[in-house]
Amino acid sequence: MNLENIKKEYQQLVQEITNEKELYDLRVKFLGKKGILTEIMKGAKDLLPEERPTFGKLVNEIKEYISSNIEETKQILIEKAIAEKLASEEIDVTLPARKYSLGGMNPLNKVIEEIEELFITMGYSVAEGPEVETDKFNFEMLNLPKDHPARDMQDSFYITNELLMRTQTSPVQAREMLKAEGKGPIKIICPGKVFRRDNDDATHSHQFTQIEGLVVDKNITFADLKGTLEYLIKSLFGENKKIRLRPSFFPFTEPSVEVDISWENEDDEESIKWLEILGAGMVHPNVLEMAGFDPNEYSGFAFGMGPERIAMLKYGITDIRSFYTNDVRFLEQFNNTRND
Ligand code: 2NM
Repeated sequence: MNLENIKKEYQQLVQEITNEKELYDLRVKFLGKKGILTEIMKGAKDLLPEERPTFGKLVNEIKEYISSNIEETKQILIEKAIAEKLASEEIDVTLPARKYSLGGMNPLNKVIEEIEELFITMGYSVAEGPEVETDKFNFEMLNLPKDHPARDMQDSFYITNELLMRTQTSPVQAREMLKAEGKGPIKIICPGKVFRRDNDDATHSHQFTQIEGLVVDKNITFADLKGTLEYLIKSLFGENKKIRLRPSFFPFTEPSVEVDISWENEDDEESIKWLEILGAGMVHPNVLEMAGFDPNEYSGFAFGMGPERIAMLKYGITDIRSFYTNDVRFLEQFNNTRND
């Protein structure tokens, strides 16, 4: 085969190359150890000595031509492969994003957290305790004598004679007072579930939540209680809100009050509308004494509220059962992080 034909053959074969493997084989065929050009070079020994340099020069030129052409072809193949990959994997950025739903916090837990935060900024700690309580902490330590109507079996979920589901969170406060061993100050709020035998309807539930607060120190007065409640109500419902205290009775406080919040016509004494919102009072000396505090040295105030009622007023919810049934159509109304 003469040298011109070798070059032509290469040029023809390289046209048909479609991938790098074929190109590699082509290189071996022409430039390899047993390739066409190596074989041709061996034939130089049969030439006349004066012909050899020209022949060698020509062979080398063809070698260099093929070698650099293979490199160029390789680059073209690589670029072609990338272009094909890009075209086949094209991302359509105009497609609408996939919809996903985010959970929202139950409005009841929102209110509980808001109230916790409020008291934490006033220096209170959050205390928790068992939901299954002893008769001693749920009743006795809170000045509820054995024959008190609130201890009626009909009103509480008893487990044994001595154990019941707590009917309020105040046993947590009795426990905290005992822990303090007669030394103040105590500033706590106790949020949690409570349980009472009741027929469920729009405004009653056998299980609900409570937040009770307790402050015990030297020189705690009724004015401290009133100021605290006023601050709480204004923070929760707005600066224009007023509170009204009415005398009431709880076994664990003396005096005791029921607290109303102004709801409508706050600027007109005559037509102002009041709603009951919480109960409170000065901690009964018996309660202080049983928990190890000297009532001549220490005094305290306590209050209790129902986060369900507060959330219902705040958000206009009319059925207490909506808090517990986890209907997404209800919960979504309080979800402000939706993606659609
Ligand atoms: C209320 C109303 C009034 C109260 C009293 C106590 C304790 F432990 F200090 F005796 N804790 N919570 C209390 C007082 C609760 O709920 C309507």
